[in-house]
Amino acid sequence: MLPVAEECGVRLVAHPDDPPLPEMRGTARLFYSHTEYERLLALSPSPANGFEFCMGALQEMPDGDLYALLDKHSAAGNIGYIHFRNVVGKVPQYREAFVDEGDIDMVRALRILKKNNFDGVIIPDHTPEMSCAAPWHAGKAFALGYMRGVLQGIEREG
Ligand SMILES: [Mn+2]
Repeated sequence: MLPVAEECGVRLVAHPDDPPLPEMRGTARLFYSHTEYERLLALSPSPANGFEFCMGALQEMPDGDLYALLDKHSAAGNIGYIHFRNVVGKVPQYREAFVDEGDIDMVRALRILKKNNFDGVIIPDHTPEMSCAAPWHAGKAFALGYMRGVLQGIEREG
């Protein structure tokens, strides 16, 4: 598909496996570790080949360092867009978390993206649901507001 995507000016970006397990329901999977995920770009280098960088799924993986991976690939222009999500723990013992309570220092991650002049999209991913009439929307709204607040704070630092 890559040659066609290149010809059309389209970029294909892959989400890592979530949950990041080498096999699930009898089916082998591709991107369950940082090492395997990076192989995607190494095997087929192309401007049309990139990452849909899911911070939560990548943090759940047992290997690697999320900040180093984010720094390397945002600097190299390999990331199309980012799923801004937080978790506590790693496979097989982890849980999804609100953006401000997980293991990832989200402010540090956003500082890395600013340093590298990342100009792709950052969007909230799934979040824990709140106890209210619109639990899914409330979780998303909280993540969006948090993102905007941190970005504005970082921008004002100059
Ligand atoms: Mn995701």
